[in-house]
Amino acid sequence: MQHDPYKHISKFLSLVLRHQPEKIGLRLDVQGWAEIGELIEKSAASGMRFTREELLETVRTNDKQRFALNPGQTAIRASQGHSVAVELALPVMTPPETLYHGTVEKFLESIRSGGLQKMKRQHVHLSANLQTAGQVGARRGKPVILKVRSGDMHRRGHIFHISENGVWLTDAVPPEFLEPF
Ligand code: HQG
Repeated sequence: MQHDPYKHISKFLSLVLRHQPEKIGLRLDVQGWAEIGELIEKSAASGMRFTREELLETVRTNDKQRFALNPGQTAIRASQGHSVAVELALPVMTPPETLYHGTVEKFLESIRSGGLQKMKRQHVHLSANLQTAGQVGARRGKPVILKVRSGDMHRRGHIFHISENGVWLTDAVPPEFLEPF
């Protein structure tokens, strides 16, 4: 992949917009939005300097489109991946029949008994395609891809959302909705 000159900003934004806004004294509203002027100011005060233009370029060029701007471009939020409590207010969506989850071998026993849990995040993250699931799993080692019977889950009343950058989100996947592995 090509070198990403904004990677350090993207990593920093993931930290403060998903996990630790308090680290720089940043306020997120209930839907996870931070005011851009305040973000730039508080980031600089913490030693992370970037301009508004650099911030907008980071959002525009991000490989996974991790961040979203409000229409007036006065606020920014992470599209998914939060550990802090946020109400993303995403519409409820009918999922495809099958979704995928990339993980690694060492979690399989626990997933087999307890299903997929959101762990530290606000949702379980699922992908519509195998390739993305493979990349998600590969962050932790040799990827193992699990097949989720999301159509059946939906018919049984489980709620699904899709993030602005195409990640499927749900509260939990009970083990009976995982294809045997
Ligand atoms: C595992 C990235 C034991 C789960 C990606 C995963 C994604 C269990 C880990 C987004 C379990 C949690 C999220 C259970 C689940 N017992 N382990 N019952 N249930 N697990 O990082 O899905 O690049 O919170 O398999 O692209 O890996 O950051 O979730 O391995 O969209 O934008 O517990 O993060 O996006 O790990 O990744 P995570 P994830 P970014």
